[in-house]
Amino acid sequence: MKKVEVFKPVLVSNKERARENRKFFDGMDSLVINIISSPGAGKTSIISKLVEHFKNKHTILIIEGDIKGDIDSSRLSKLKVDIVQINTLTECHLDAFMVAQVLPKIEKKYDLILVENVGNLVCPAEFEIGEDFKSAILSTPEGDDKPLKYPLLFHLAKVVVINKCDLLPYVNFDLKKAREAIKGENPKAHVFEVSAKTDEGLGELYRFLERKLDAKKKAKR
Ligand SMILES: Nc1nc2c(ncn2[C@@H]2O[C@H](COP(=O)(O)OP(=O)(O)OP(=O)(O)O)[C@@H](O)[C@H]2O)c(=O)[nH]1
Ligand SMILES: [Mg+2]
Repeated sequence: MKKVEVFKPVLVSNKERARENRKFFDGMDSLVINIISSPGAGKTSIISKLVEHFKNKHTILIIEGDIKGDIDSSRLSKLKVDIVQINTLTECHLDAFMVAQVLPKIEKKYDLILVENVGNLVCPAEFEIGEDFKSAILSTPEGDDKPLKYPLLFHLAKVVVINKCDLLPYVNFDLKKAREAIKGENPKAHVFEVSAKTDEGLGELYRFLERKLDAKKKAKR
């Protein structure tokens, strides 16, 4: 049997394309966050909260990645910010080339670009897209062992949001264990405990991102 090793070259060329995307985003002084989680952990819900909080002060673009359809984009359209939908069809993640196809559609500067990656804890972590940083969302019903079982994302994510904390009384999720597992993978990770349903903990996340937006603005001066 003959084997063709494509995985590494794909990642290498993806990395190069991601660098080009990054140059483009840096040229616009945009803070780009690549939001990754299992299906249903709360990416769209958190994006919705971030947009509601930041949209009066900052210009925002959402890049919405889904295998098929535009359910989340339709849900977010009521927020009246610009949205670009990417349908990956057969791919379980966004890659730098898919995001590159969006760039010609970006006609103005955005302070904040929120990218909702395809719901998957594994593949999206492998592919850089030109982001400033990755944010992993882990929801409490998934279990506190996920950072141990799917370490790469938690190793790479600068920000980890533990969502659905309102469900803690009903699910088997030990916050201390989860934090230890995340910190074991990435001691520098910023970890937030929130509920997109009750808004608990979101203030701290907003303040953190506000500081990142400020830093981006200062860097361009
Ligand atoms: N109880 C509770 N439910 C939540 C919370 N955040 C989101 N949900 C619910 O969880 C479900 C999935 O949330 P979404 O925001 O659609 O999750 P997602 O990660 O965008 O899902 P996909 O795009 O399909 O991968 C929805 O029914 C939300 O209302 C939360 O903090 N607490
Ligand atoms: Mg979603």
